Amino acid sequence: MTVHSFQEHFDEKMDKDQAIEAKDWMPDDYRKTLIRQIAQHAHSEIVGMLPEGNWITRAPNLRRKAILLAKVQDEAGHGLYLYSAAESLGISRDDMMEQLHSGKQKYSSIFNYPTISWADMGAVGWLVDGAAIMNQVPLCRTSYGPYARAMVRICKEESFHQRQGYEIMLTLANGTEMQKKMAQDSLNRWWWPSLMMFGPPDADSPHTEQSMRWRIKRFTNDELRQRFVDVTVEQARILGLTIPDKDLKWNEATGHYDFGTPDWNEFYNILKGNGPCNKERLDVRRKAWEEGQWVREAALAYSDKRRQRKEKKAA
Ligand code: BYC
Repeated sequence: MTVHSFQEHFDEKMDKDQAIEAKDWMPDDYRKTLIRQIAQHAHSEIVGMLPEGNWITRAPNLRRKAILLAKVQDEAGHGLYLYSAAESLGISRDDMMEQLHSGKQKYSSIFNYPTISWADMGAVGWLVDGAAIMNQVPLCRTSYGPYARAMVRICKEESFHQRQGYEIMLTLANGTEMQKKMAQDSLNRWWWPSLMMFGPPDADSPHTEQSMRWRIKRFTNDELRQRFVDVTVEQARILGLTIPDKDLKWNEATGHYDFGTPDWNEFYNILKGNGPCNKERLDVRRKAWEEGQWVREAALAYSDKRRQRKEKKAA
């Protein structure tokens, strides 16, 4: 086949809403965009373990500790499925790690904020995982097969994560005055960063248009942000907590909530590496990579030995 007919075959699959698989021909930019997004997504899962890992030793009881531990382990699993999906596009795990550590590949802005109270475990689960689900459920139908399939299991687990966070918030919001205050303080700090997770406004998003055409993205950043606001307002009302946005109000005409503008300067500043925890997060990841070197070497040496033994037996 000529490149032209490869392109036609790809376009035809796109038109028919069929999945592109690892063995299929795909345009270079489609491959690059997927590697960028999936690697960023995988890194977010792994870096996302850090703010919550911070509270495992300080969870208020055994039940909470076991749940938090399981949640953080799930995130490691999500990272692994996603790294595997990205590898199927021809980038190695080592390359992705190198690009995370050098700052060439990003991870979600949200994980550059500190978790300073137990209530943050509630708010992260409720809002951060809530925003993640809103963004990720449509990715179960993204056009690249290995990414879409990885997302199915991830979304099931994320929905449990969201509920465990909401349950922490519910407990605190119905607890003592002090606990309710902690929950409110946490909502105040995580609300705007959660809205930023969906990415810049559509008008300032360089990738949305093309990614929508390729069906990598099924909805735009602003569409998903609006959906998140619409469902979360009701959840806050049940908690008896106040969303820190004076412009938030129901709009009868649109059938949606109007809401204020996130501080996009803060967002871009974080993307440049200047958020409250950027340096700390990357330092921890680099250290983990260096200290895990011997484990990777030992595992490779072991698998090499097994292969040699098998070959000898077969000979
Ligand atoms: N943070 O044109 P745009 C989780 C960048 S993990 C940092 O809209 P796109 C969890 C963007 O990369 C959640 N950077 O881009 C884990 C681009 O920069 P480059 C992670 C961001 O790709 C543990 C530039 O801004 N979820 O849930 O079309 C515990 C322009 O943006 C962010 C995913 O990764 C951001 N928030 O759309 C708990 C989902 N937003 O690369 C929870 C998959 C934008 O040109 N990813 N940028 O230098 C996506 O759906 C899309 O990549 C995004 C951005 C909607 C995030």
